[in-house]
Amino acid sequence: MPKPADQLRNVALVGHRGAGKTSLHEALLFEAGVVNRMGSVSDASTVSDADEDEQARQMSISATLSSFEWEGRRINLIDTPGEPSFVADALGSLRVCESAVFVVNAVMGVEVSTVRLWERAQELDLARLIFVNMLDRERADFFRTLESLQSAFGNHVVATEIPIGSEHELRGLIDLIDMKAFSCEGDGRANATEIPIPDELAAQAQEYREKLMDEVAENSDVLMERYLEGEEISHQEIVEALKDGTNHGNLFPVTCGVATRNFGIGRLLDAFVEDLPSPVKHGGLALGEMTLEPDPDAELFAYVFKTRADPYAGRINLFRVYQGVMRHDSHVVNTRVGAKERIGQLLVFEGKETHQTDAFGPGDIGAVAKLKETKAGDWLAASAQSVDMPAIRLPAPVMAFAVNPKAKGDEDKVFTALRRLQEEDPTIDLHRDPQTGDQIVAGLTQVHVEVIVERIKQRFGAEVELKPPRVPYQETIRGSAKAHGRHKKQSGGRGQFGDCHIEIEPIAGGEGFEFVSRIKGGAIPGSFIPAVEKGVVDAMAHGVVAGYPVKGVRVTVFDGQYHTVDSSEIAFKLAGSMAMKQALERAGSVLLEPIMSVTVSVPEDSVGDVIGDLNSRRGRPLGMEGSGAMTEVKAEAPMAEMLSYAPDLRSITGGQGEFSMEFARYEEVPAHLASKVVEQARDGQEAVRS
Ligand SMILES: Nc1nc2c(ncn2[C@@H]2O[C@H](COP(=O)(O)OP(=O)(O)OP(=O)(O)O)[C@@H](O)[C@H]2O)c(=O)[nH]1
Ligand SMILES: [Mg+2]
Repeated sequence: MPKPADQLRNVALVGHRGAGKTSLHEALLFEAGVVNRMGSVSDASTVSDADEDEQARQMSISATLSSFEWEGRRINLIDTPGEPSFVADALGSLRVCESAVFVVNAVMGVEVSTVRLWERAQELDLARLIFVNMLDRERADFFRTLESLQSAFGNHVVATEIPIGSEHELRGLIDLIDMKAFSCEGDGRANATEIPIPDELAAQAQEYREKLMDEVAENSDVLMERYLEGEEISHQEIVEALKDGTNHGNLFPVTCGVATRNFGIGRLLDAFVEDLPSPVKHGGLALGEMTLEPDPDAELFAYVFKTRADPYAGRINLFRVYQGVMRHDSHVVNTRVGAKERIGQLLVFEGKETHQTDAFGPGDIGAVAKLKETKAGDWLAASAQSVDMPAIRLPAPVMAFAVNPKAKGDEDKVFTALRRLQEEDPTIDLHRDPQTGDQIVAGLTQVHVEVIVERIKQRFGAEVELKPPRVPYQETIRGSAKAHGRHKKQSGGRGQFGDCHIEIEPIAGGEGFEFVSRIKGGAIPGSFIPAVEKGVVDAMAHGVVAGYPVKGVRVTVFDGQYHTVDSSEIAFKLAGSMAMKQALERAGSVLLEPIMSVTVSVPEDSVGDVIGDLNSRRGRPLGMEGSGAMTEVKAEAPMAEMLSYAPDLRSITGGQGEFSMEFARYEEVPAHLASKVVEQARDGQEAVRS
């Protein structure tokens, strides 16, 4: 029997890289009794981060789903990666959950990814809890972290508990709802050892209790009145109001603890049940004209949010049922391809163990093995449908590398591996370089592409070499010009003859290509015009400045000649190409380079150095913004100057800085640098740095 939807909780653990999500996931499983030994990230023994490369890098790369029972509820918990290179999994997971737990490092406070993911959770209207982790670390400060949360996300962020002591002197916490203190001694499961509230914290606890009560009262008119009149408000009433506020996104409770010491975890689990909404509470999913309701008797609709190419189990798809029931041994339709898929094994991941199950009801999250065509982003439905759901906005893959197999003959293997990995990760782009014919892999960051290479080796047994990222230069024209192309050959029998006159001019904005025919009186027969266009397009693949593709040109063919016997498509194509080459020479062709928008997040004291360095890279700083311990510097800079940024930023900031960048637009390469690009293109070199 599928679990009724009102007894489910779908929770994504999200946050900045290294905040402790995977450790928290482990502690939650331990606390719930799913595993009987708590693994650790440093020993590579956690349930999540089970992949070799996750363990080697000590970071999550893929989302991990675990399902377990707690107080009669079934909790589907998804650990997500914090590293921006793997943001697709974090965003996909947020899509299918009603709730998110934001894990925040008590040393760092709010960080770049905390803010980015919060915005997404806001758009999706998710209930949010915040867990301030790492209270035991040196320089941890719960109260400073709470302030950074409130300044980033507003005053509805409110503590429901505060720690007693900090760093290595952390002794316990005070529950602000019941005004009781608990010690953190013992093995963790004994969190409930009550101790008296230390005298020196009594006033502070009272202050934070009042802040909590102000927020609670604001969520209920009745409570507000009684609160203002000084009446006592019961535990149950506070909990109800908290739940109501959290469910409606009006209030964000903050709890705290130490994931690696299983401190504060049982309380967080209770908060899942008490404060977070079930799929029923959260309401149906509106998709264009239709709304999917968590009704087991209605037609099935399930959304696939993650695909894994498992070396042993084959392809596994993780899905969320929005309506109806997903049953094993049934047939469903993949609405994207319009084909049937047979649902064989349905899987539940419970800690390190995987079980089979018969069915997943509405609101539930589960896994299915061995579907043929289905991948992340697809809908599985009872019948053929068109499902209209806006795609998840993902950053553009801009870090492009050429990959070549180390061993001759491995080309097919590598290509298959890349295709499979791309099914798992929509932020991988694969294409051939039109100039060199190289296989290009583009990802979000250098780390992203390095992980792809590792996976090709580990999972598919092929080693590849990466060539340094290439800058995708382009060419365009600044003026207009006319040119004439004639292809004529007489060799024995039938000759070849094609002749055209064209004019070219720039298209405002430097994008695109237009081809117009103004041939009058049949100077070139209509049937040969497309051949002229083909020739023009061929010539545009390799511009006259440095052989890069030409964009932003309107081409008009206005005159020509033909011969009834000797004219042919090939002859007009060649004439078109010749005319275009000449026109590009005459029209003042220039070289364009991609400009990136860059966001660098650094500790305040390295802001000056970072801006100085960006200036030396032809960068233009656009502004700064402080958030918690870090300052965000926004700038624009040419891609060519940013290829080696990661290691340089690391050394400028002592490893503290982070950055992300995405493509903004093309701009003309300054003349003194253009000649270098031309020279190096001529020498066959790929990458250029001034
Ligand atoms: N002292 C201390 N260390 C912690 C705590 N939580 C996690 N750590 C350590 O911090 C490091 C990062 O923890 P993870 O759990 O991998 O963090 P994460 O958020 O999953 O990281 P990503 O998956 O890369 O985003 C690991 O070495 C953990 O052992 C904590 O509460 N206290
Ligand atoms: Mg992790």
